Amino acid sequence: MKLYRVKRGIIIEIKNKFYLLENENWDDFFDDDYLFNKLQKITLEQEPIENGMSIIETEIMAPIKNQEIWASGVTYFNSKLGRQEESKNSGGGQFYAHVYEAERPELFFKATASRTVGSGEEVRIRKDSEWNVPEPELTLAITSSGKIIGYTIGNDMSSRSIEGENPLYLPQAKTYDGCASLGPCIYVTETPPEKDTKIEMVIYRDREKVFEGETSLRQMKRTPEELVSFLYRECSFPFGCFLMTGTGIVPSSEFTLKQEDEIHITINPIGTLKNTVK
Ligand code: DO4
Ligand code: MG
Repeated sequence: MKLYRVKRGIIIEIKNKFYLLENENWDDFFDDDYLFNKLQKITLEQEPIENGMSIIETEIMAPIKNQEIWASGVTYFNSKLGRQEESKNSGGGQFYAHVYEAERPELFFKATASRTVGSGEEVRIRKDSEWNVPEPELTLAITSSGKIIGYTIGNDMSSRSIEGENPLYLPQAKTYDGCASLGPCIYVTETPPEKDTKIEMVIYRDREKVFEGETSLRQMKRTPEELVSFLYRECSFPFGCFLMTGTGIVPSSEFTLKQEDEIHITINPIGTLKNTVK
């Protein structure tokens, strides 16, 4: 089942049928260990609406309100290689090599709702950064008790030049206005996605494809549960949270995003997250 946040409330999609909930508080609705059962019950008791798809098209929002977004780093071999390459002049490469092997994963604070956009909106690149990439990441939707209740798509927009200059600049490379995108929906399921689930990214410039890449969840070194258990060790999340699980797609060093580029990230069965660069 898919859960959309729209301007007038919440829409549940199941088998091409759409159910509208107009008077629900997103935070209360989201933070429910039994969200799957709750959605099932609503779709059995309520009548579907006819114009669900057009409401989603015109009113879609990022599926977040008071949840924090955290992110994982160097969870794919390709990310380790990319980080080592960008930090080769700063001597930071060994930190990435160690964290890839270490028991404790790299986890960092990424954004709140005010710095996050939804599908169809604009992500930003920093004015003081010359080397910028999107990072397409499977993103976990987690309740306050630490239960993974669903999955969405996250774009961890990143400045490679700032992080490459010095790994201690990570918060500036990762967190700024318009640095994160989430959506288009939360895929609520009781069964985790298959290991062969693909993450695909295409970037268009003037309607031409300028980048295309894919990976699969099989390439991820850590499990979602392992990442969540470290995140929840000493942090509480009264509204639940989102955790980006790291990127396995790293464009070659010559590539940098430009304004007006269009980024499409697809993870089926969640859908496609589309953003333009501002
Ligand atoms: O170590 C820096 C962050 C890496 C990251 O965001 C990723 O691997 O996705
Ligand atoms: Mg990332």
